Amino acid sequence: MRLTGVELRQIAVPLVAPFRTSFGTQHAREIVLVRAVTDDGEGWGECGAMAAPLYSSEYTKAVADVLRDYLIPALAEVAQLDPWRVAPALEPVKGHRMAKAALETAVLDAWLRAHGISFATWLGATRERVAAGVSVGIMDSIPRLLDAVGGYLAEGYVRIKLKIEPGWDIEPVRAVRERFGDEVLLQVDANTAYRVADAHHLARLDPFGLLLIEQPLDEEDIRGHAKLAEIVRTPICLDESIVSARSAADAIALGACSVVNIKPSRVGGYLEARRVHDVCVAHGVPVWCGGMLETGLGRAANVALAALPGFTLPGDTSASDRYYATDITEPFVLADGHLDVPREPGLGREPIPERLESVTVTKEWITVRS
Ligand code: NPG
Repeated sequence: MRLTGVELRQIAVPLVAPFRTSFGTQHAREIVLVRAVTDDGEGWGECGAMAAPLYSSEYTKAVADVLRDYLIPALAEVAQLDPWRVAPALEPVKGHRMAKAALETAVLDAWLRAHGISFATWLGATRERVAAGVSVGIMDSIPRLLDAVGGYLAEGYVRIKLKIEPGWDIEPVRAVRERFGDEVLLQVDANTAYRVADAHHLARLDPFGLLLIEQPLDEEDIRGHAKLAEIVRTPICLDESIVSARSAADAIALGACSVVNIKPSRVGGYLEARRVHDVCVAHGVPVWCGGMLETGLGRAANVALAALPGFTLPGDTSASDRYYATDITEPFVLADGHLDVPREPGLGREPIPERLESVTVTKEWITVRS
């Protein structure tokens, strides 16, 4: 397969409701989409980076820059392209995992479509459908939170994740438990908002029987998480800290986590995500699939990944309408608390041209060879 060129497209899709986390509030999702065009057909990749560098150091403008100026030129050097040759070709560029992931996914989608293989089959998925959890943002008041959680449970979501931060942690969890009972699968996500000195405060979450507490401390504070794990009984799950299979192996060996959130974007793509999965399975560490408010494109790939055997906890694999009134692809729909794994070649979803145009902010074409 030979790469002919790449289209970079910035889109902005309104959210059905603002989404507040400890690092900020999103009203719309700004996304870089990558379309890789080859002599054997084309493929799409969605970049997880946000408009601002608040979740990680990457952000949409930088993603477009590094793709245009460094990553696409590096990939252009590869004469015979296949999905395994992408990461080695991009390796000289430090970091920028989300940008690399988007480019690799676009090549992978093109290659799988050309070979008539679905993402799920290629990854080694063992399920036809995956359990859907939902992430619930920080709210203005407890009654509003209870309304939101009640709505999601009524829709059939099988697991609730509450975003927390100092000042919005113990009471919201208590209120959700009191209203909806101990049977609800419940977890919390701090997005690095605490310090190790908060350990005894976080231990006050222990009586609520949470599945896990996600990324309480700074992404680089692996030792702090290990210390926290000695004080807090609720399992510690890492998200931001896990950027590769190696960092997953280190965090597990150091006792910093007993559960891992896998976001393919964060670790540089689906090949590395699969390796993170394998490392965790080898250590008996459960994994689940995180989300970054993906459109149907990124969601399709995540749902395929979440169908691997080590994904034993429900993921942030919500239906499209959790975030978007109108998705840019055919939407993912909740059925009995689950999403069906696409089985068509490649991602199994592609943008609907009119919808894509209606949310496009900029697009540029980078010719690789004519
Ligand atoms: O369902 O796609 C989803 C979003 C789940 O809470 C979610 N994502 O920290 O995990 C997170 C959070 C996030 C939101 C991360 C925005 C990055 C940006």
